[in-house]
Amino acid sequence: MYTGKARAYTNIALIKYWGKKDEHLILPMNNSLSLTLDAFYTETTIEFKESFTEDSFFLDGIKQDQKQTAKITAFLALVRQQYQVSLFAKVDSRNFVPTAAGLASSASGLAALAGACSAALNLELTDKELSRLARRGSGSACRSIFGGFAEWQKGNSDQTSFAEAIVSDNWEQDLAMLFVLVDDGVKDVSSRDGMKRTVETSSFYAGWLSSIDADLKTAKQAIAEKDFKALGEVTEANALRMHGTTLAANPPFTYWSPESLTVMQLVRQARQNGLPCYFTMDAGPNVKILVEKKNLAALKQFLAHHFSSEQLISANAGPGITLLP
Ligand code: 2P0
Repeated sequence: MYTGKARAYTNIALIKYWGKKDEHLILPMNNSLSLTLDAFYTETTIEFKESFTEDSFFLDGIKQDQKQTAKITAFLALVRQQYQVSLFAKVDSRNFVPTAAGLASSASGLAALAGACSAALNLELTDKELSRLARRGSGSACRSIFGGFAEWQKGNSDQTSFAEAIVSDNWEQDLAMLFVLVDDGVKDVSSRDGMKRTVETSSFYAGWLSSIDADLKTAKQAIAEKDFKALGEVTEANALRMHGTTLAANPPFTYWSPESLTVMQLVRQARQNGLPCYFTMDAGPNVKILVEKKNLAALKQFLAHHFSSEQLISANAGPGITLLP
C-alpha cells in the first residue's frame, strides 16, 4: 500500500514573491519572507495504486474535472519521474478555512500534497528536500514546510531554491494576522498569470527588484530585534511596491477593489489612533493586517464599525508541515 497523509498550513508573505526567472522549475526572481498561519490549512491523503488508470483529485469530497486537476497531475508526473514511480494516484484534499471565502491557498495545498507523496512513497525527505519538491507545485508552497517565519532563498537551480526557517526566538507567537474579507469572487488574473505579465511587460518591475535586498535586510533585522514597527512598515511598503508593478504592466491590472482601499485607509487611521498595525495584500482584493496579539481585540473592535464579524478572521502563527498517520 502506497498511501500517505499530510497537513500543511498556509503562509502569507511579508516580503513578496512576485515573478519567476524559470517557469518550469519555478525559480523566483527574488527571495521572499513569510509567516505561516494556524487558521487555514489543507489535509491531503494520497494513494498510489496499480489498478488506477489515471490520476484523480477530490477537493472537499468533490471530484474535480480535468482542468482543476491539471496542477496536481503535473506535480504527480514530476514525482513519478523524479522517484521512478509508475503508478497513478488518487488525491483527496480537504481545505480547512473558517468560511468559504476564497481563502483556499495553493501554498497549503501543494505543500500538503508534497508531504503526502513523500509519506506514501517512503521518500524520507528532509525539510529542505520537501521544500524544493513543494516549490515545483507552487512557489509559495515551499515556505509552508516551515512554521513561523520562513525565507525562500531564490537560488539559481532546482537544487539551490528552497525555503528555510528564520530563527525568531518564537517572537511570531506575539503576532497575529487579521484577514478582512472584502470579496469572495474568483480572481480576474491568477497570481501565476499576473506575475508573468508583470515580469514581461511592467516598466516598474526593475524598481521592484532593486528594492528587495533592502526590504529583506530590514525585515530580518526587525525579526531579530523583535521590532514590530520596523517589520510592519517594511511589510506594508513591500506590498505596495509589488502592487505598483501591476499598474505598469501591459495590459495594466490591479488586484485592489474600492473596499481594499477602504481597509488600507482604516489601517492608517488605526495607527493615527495609536494602534500599531500594517496591511499587506496578495493576488486578490482581501486585505491582511499584521498586528501584535495584544492589540488584536482592539483592532477587531475598530473594524467592526465597518465590517461584519464574518468578514474579520484572525490567525496566529502556525506550525510547519506534519505527516499524519
Ligand atoms: C507570495 N503570491 O509571496 C506572492 C505574493 C501572491 C502575491 O506566491 O505560480 O500560487 O504557483 O508559483 O505561489 C502566489 O503565487 O504561484 C504567491 P506559482 P503562487 O505569497
